[in-house]
Amino acid sequence: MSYFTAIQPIQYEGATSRNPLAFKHYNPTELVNGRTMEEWLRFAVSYWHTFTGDGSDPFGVSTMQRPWNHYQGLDLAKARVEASFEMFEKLNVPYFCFHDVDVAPEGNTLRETYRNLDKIVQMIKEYMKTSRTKLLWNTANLFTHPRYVHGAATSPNAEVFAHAAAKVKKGLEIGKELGAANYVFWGGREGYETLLNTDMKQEVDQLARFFHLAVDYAKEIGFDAQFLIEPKPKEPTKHQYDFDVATGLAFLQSYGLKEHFKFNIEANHATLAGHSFEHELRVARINGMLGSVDANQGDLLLGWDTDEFPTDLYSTTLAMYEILLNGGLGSGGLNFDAKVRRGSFEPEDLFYAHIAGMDSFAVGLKVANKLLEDRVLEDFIAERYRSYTEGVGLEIMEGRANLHTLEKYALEQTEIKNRSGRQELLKATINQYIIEVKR
Ligand code: XUL
Ligand code: CO
Repeated sequence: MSYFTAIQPIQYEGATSRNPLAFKHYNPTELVNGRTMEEWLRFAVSYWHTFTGDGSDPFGVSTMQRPWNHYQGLDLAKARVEASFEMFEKLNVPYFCFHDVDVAPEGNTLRETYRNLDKIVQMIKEYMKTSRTKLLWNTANLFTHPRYVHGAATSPNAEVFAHAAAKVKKGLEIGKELGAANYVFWGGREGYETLLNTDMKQEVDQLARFFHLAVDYAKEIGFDAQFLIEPKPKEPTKHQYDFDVATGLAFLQSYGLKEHFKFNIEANHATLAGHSFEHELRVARINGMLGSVDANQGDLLLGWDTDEFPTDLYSTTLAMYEILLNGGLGSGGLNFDAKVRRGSFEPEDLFYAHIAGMDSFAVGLKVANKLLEDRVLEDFIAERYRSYTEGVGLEIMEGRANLHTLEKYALEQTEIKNRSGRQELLKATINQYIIEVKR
């Protein structure tokens, strides 16, 4: 059975192609700085937006026309698995990601939910035997069901904590069964609505306990996937505890969890936190905590998580710059946590969207690599900090200065001269590289 009969496997046709169903820049086997594009980019399709999402929003019902829409229950879940592997193959993506509830319907009891999951996981496993697409990560949805109204691990109700813990236990088992490279924790409801009814210290302690339990269980069953925390500042909660990378890092350090986790950084979450995407990648990278990426983009004019497919070449360039400097993403990848707009309801829009995202990151990879090869920013930055490589600067950095010696030095200073930061020149140079690489 085919779900996307009108779509042939998407081929790379080069920058001058006008075929909307072809890659113009993503050439999986092309070598960039010693690795293939496929190895650098490690693209993943996210199951929830592409196979489960229906286009509904707080003001309107579903709009998505999907060839599996007429099925229900487990039949629907099975049809989605069939459709998903057809799409993975046609897009030639190496990875996919899912939440438990994306792939199998929740039952009336936890036991029934497990039974549904077991059936679908076995089906996915069968498909994976003949498919080249692997599981980048899975996760437990601990935010949709009303039991999570006050949080999951951070719920004031220990009954809810226990239920959420069981879901994560199952998620870790599924991850192991399917050979997941990573396991993600996004704390959608792990935050608060008002401090008036919240014991913040208690809730954050609970969250740390929860993560320790997961770390212990993964060890117990020999599941060696990289654990990832996905920060987001808010939405659906007013304040999420894993606000951004810096907050998440402080939390992991305080609770002795740092060695067990890295971060899954989502572009739109970064901007919601008042940061740029590249800022979050940078903070993670310089701390050795850059694990994986949820590749999407927000809308400057909208204050929420719009989860658009990434098309901004400036942003993909600066993201790939961080990823190249990180030596790649290790076991992580670029997961399109992105949804087609509500008005883009036809099945082929799913292909246009992924092609747009994959080509945008392929351009970003090529431009960032060229910038690094030519040391466009490196030489400028090295020169900018040169004063710390000699004289008083070196004394400061090597710990040989103190406030007495610095005061003595300052008292003898004549005029202090600063140098231009050249921001506009640097941006214009990046523009030039983007234009050249696109040709
Ligand atoms: C929500 C979000 C999630 C996580 C996984 O904003 O990004 O889909 O990626 O739970
Ligand atoms: Co995400």
